[in-house]
Amino acid sequence: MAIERTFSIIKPDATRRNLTGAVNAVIEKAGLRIVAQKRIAMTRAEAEAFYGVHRERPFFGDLVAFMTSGPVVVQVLEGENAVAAYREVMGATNPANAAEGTLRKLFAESIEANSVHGSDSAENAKIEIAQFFSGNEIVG
Ligand code: RTP
Ligand code: MG
Repeated sequence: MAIERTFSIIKPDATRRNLTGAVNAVIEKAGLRIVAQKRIAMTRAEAEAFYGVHRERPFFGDLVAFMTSGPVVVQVLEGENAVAAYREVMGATNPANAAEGTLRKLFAESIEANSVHGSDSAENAKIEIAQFFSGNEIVG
């Protein structure tokens, strides 16, 4: 099993409800280490670039509005198979389909306001981490 890194966002619905610590407790209990973290106001340009793969989807405009509607916490998580491990901790995109104990089952409000993001591949994790962190901000 390889130690790898993934990129995480605690989304505005969760920061609004003061759930940053509660999300982090679940992440840490799952054995993932938070090796970088900062609270930011994502700009429209950042959100459009970050979710660029969804540009043609009907929910793109709403998604960008949501991601810029309040503070987010961007993070780098490290651990064994961190990409897949964190996707499991997050649960399904739609909280109605998310398994018991997952972040989205515990905290998400809707398919859009679903509390957390996690990279879907190791390649995308590298790209997403580089979008928000410089190397010296990540301390493993
Ligand atoms: P994420 O990228 O945020 O980790 O979520 P994901 O892989 O589970 O889901 P994805 O298909 O990549 O969708 C990205 C985000 O767009 C919002 N969404 N809204 N209204 C809708 O039907 C809809 N579908 C997706 C969610 O915030 C989702 O996490
Ligand atoms: Mg995704």
